[in-house]
Amino acid sequence: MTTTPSAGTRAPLRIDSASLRLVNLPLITPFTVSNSTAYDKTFPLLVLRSGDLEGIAEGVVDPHPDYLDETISGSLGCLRDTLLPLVVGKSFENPTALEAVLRPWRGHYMTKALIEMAFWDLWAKSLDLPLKSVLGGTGDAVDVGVSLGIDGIAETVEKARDHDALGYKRVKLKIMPGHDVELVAAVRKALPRAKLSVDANTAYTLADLRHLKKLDAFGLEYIEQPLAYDDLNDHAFLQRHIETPVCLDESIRTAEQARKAMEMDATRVVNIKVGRVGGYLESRRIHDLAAAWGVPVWCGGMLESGIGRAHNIHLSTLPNFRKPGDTSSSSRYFTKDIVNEPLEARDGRMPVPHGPGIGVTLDHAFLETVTSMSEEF
Ligand code: OSB
Ligand code: MG
Repeated sequence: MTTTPSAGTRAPLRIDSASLRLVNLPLITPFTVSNSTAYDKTFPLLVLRSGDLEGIAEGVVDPHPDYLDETISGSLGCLRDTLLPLVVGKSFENPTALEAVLRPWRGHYMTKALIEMAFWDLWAKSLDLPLKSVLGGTGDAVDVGVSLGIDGIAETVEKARDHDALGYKRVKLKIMPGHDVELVAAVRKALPRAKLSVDANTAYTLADLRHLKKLDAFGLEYIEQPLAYDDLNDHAFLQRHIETPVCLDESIRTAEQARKAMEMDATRVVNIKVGRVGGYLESRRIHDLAAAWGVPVWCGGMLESGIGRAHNIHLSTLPNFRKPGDTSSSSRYFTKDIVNEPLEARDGRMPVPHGPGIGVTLDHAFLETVTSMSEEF
């Protein structure tokens, strides 16, 4: 089909059925942040079907509430008991109509995003358009950086050098108390001109203010989420006393929180993870609001498989994604991915997958071997 029915005259898209799986992929190397280590990646994968079309998304919920307060078991329960019964067998004109059904429910941002993202993919495919186009993005590739987990200083310097040499446009170092200033000094010495950032995943408090101020010496792009996951005020206080821009990740779940954070100067850069904020519509609200404040955003990552990675790449084509995202090559994490198309960066640029929707397809045979649970709705 080459013609697209004009808006308003299209029949609403009916979600005929859904299939939900739990997928487990081994990580090539464990990934350590300030408060946890991941040895493998377990995630829910949702497929929404409409006629011959399939919309696919992966959830960023973890087995334990260590990044944020959502968990896989809570997500599966919410999908079965509350959210999937509201969408399966129902028709929606567009993603806004679907979001209206999800929005009234409290919390569960990652679970709502899983459904909303799968629906965007389905909707884009029904229009025979790439996801980036229906989101309002442009371009064939996006800038990417890398996020290096906690490791020894010498090992981290070597990895930072290697990734800089590969062309990655920014190197982000995970830090925690006792593993910060010395680490950053060593990497800065090895890479005097590289864009560097740090991510504390909430490991500090204002009692560390004088210590965190030492990071101002290294010309960092930003310090990501130094303080508590549910805090805005202390981040604003910290920003008044350090030069390094503060970038919030965990603390921003909604556009309202982003507004408050920007109003109080608690965040001068925003990390947008579509799963963390409940979907694309909320991501776009945050993106647009940040643009109005002159605040750049970038796309965070959660060690996604090719499905979530493809979604992130499409999101990153919006104009205010002005800093490199954490959407690095899939082969850094997994020996084999669940998608057929390789998602590999070249010279610090990640190509946007072609074709309708997210532009990547499931390797069904491999997917079967890494699926631990499967349910139809
Ligand atoms: O804080 O950005 C984070 C991974 C898991 C949980 C939280 C974070 C991260 C990363 C990895 O930094 C980013 C990636 O997917 O490469
Ligand atoms: Mg982070």
